[in-house]
Amino acid sequence: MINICELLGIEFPIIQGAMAWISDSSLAAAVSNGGGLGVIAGGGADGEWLRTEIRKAKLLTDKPFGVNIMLLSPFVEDQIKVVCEEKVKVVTTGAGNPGKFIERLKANGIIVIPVVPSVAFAMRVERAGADAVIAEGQEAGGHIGEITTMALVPQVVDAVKIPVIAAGGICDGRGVCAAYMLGAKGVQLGTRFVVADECTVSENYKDAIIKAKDTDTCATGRSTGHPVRVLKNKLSREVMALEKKNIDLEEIARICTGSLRNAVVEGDMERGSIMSGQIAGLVKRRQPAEDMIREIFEEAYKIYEDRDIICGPGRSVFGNGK
Ligand code: TUI
Repeated sequence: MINICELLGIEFPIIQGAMAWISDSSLAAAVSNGGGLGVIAGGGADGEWLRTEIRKAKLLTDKPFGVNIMLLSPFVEDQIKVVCEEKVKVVTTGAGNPGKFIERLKANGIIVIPVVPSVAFAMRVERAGADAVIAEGQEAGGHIGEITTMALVPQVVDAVKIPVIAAGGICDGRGVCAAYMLGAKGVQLGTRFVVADECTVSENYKDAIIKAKDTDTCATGRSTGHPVRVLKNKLSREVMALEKKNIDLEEIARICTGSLRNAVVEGDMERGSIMSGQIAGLVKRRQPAEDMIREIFEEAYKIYEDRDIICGPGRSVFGNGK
């Protein structure tokens, strides 16, 4: 099976999870410069915003980076056109089915890695030509599926031939080792990178992640069919109360409109949507993205010391980083 580091041209098999409004060219370039794959989140932005961020990232790094296309966005077509024109190396997708775009992306030489919340969906995108999949468990922040990382990853690994990257609930070397034990060939982390020095999110958002403990997230929107994991606050309590009362979806949508921007840009920790994974309780320190990546893999290698787990001659199970 193809090695993720070779496929993506990176040093460590780690992808920075795309986070709408949060992972712009600054964070993506820092992660790529640190040896991982940085990813700009297209989110709900239009094509020209995305083009500007891609061009900024090209100035900040000569390493490969990716773009995530969030398939609920009204600007999907626009963003697909831009990533093809800008010859982005990798596209990850989320929150929907990228099937009808895969051929076009691949015809433009782009590596396509969809996020999948289930085995059936992983098999579907493999058939459609995906190069790898990111199996994301419901421990992750933001828009989530139903299954946990621990249960999802090995089931997806058994169901597809392409490499599986694990996401959801991973933030250190222990998580990396656990993911590999489940058969993953790489990891994707979002929440830890929120507190990277190069991440431009509001200081309040970073403080909230650092202060969070294990039980501080909840999944809102289960009743709407679009569950989203956030840190508990006034907004999440309001949404949960409305959901319990079976209030119509439009009312919920109305109070959530602009809420992610409120948290990310304005630093509003009461009425903002503070998307975060359950692993926030382990995220305790602000650091440059590069230091995070080195620390994560040093820890992972240490766990494996003396265990002699080698994937082929001279190659560490964790890729070519060491
Ligand atoms: O996409 C994400 N996480 C996100 S996107 C986002 S922006 C947003 N904000 C408010 C509401 C909705 C979105 C914030 N966080 N993660 C990847 C992911 N994709 N998780 C789950 C899925 C997924 C779910 C269903 C992928 C495919 C899918 O299948 C749909 C189908 O067609 O069967």
